[in-house]
Amino acid sequence: MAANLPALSGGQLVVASLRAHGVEMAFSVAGESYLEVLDALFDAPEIRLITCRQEGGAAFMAEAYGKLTGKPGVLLVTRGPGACNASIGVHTAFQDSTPMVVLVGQVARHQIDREAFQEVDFRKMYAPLAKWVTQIDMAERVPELLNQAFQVATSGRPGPVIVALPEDMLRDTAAVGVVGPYRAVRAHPGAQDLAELRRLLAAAERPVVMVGGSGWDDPACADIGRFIEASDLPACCSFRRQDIVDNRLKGYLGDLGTGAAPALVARIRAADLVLAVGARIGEITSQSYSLLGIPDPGKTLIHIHPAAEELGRVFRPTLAIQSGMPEIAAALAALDPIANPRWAAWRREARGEYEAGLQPSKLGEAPALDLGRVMMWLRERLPDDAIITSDAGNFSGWPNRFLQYRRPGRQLGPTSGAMGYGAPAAVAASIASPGRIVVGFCGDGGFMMTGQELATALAEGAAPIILIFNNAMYGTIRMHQERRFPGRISGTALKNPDFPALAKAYGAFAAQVARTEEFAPAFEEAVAARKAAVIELVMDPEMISTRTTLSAIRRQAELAKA
Ligand SMILES: Cc1ncc(C[n+]2csc(CCOP(=O)(O)OP(=O)(O)O)c2C)c(N)n1
Ligand SMILES: [Mg+2]
Repeated sequence: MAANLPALSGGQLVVASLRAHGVEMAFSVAGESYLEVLDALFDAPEIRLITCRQEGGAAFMAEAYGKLTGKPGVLLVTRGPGACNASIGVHTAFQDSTPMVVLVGQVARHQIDREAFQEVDFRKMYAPLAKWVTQIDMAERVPELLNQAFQVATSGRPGPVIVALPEDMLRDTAAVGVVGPYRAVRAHPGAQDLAELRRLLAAAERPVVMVGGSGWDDPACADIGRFIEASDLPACCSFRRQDIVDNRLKGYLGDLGTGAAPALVARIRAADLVLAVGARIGEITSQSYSLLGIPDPGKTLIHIHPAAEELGRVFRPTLAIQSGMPEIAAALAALDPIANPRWAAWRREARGEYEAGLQPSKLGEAPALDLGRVMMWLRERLPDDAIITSDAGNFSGWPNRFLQYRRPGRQLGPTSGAMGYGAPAAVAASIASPGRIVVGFCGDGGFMMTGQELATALAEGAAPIILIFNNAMYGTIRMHQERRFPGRISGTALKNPDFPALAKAYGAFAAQVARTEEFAPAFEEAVAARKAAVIELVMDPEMISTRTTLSAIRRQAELAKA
């Protein structure tokens, strides 16, 4: 068989394998360590190569692509320096369970362990950051190991896989066939598990469903919605996973993020059954591991997750089911509904609390730019298929609390809490879905970490609308500072550039909004511009979160000290 195959270089085999696995897009920052791969891409126009400006941004773009499409985000970076820059996106893909395949250039095989130029042992460096790390030392093994990379990245709990490519291996030739496409392996729930799940649920009085994690496609989201509706169940979501359940369903209760509604937190504490579907129930979602007892949750816990290792980790479930999300959602949708459930009033009251929370809290005199009202306007304005991306920071409390999602609308945010995610994720989402409105929510701090990917947006004709919430500080940390060390501001004040001028220099549409009534026209102009846009929101620094003000926090802290 090999006799009939042409001899291809390792670099050509890498690209042939990417094609065989159906890769349509790859994000990169070039390096001389993988010239053969770049050259082979020259002959593969069906793979769109996105040239990015910093590997941190490129890695966030690949991660956001993976989160949006469910297909592995492919990232190409060079040896040590490129790989080090990219690590924040790899860590995010790991914590967020996002499929990703990272191809990293490596020094020639005969130089390894000399600390050659830019040499890093990627197996060691990425050990706690990636799901799997490999190095391809023989060109003839490229098809085998890339197939394994795609399988591992997408199967069970998805995650990032690192593939190191020694530069001399990429020049070697081999006459071997490539294989693909990958087929993600996911577990199915068994009939006995489902019967027990239904029996436990039927016995409950105050149940709460908690959806989360990755691996949800639109049909799976529709199925979980049917299940929730059929038995009139209340349902919340884990941190930054607000797009799984249609937020308009009468069972939807909101999210368990950093600014979770106190009423929702109280509901979960009072629940007698938690049905967690896909969520790891991590530190943020579990409100610093305080929502459930450890290891005995103190209530019935049904935990469903794609990875066996996550079941029984931290919390000991009453019933653990290993399953992919489409598989469990279809099974739950087909389950006999629970007729006349005892929790009808419990669900109704909890939904009432969520709806009340959609109205902005009264926090004294309304500021000139009332972000609560801006968010209420956006909630009405955004179409059902809008894609919202978010950075990490206190500003994210506004979209998280006040916006609503319904598929195909999406929320792409770093559950890893990585600053710098919002802008590149919006660029990637807009490249991948050119017809859709993409709004990227960023703080002034986070935007300055990766905002240079605006250049990538302009180069690629992408049209994300980036909102910069400018409070001239690392607001989240300032808030913690005021709580612990009131009035002692250290390392959190920021002197920012002129954001509209900066955006214009990139060729983007730019506007500054300082008053509530200026937002709607600026947003409409940004949509009409059909190119990358930046809107700076000039904040009253007092508005530190949707629920309190900076001086209220300081006063409380001072009182507590006195
Ligand atoms: C890469 C990274 N560095 C540092 C942090 C710690 N951190 C969390 S939020 C935050 C401040 C965010 O500032 P900004 O983007 O301006 O948003 P704000 O909180 O002011 O709304 C910092 C420094 C982090 N999460 N990620
Ligand atoms: Mg800020």
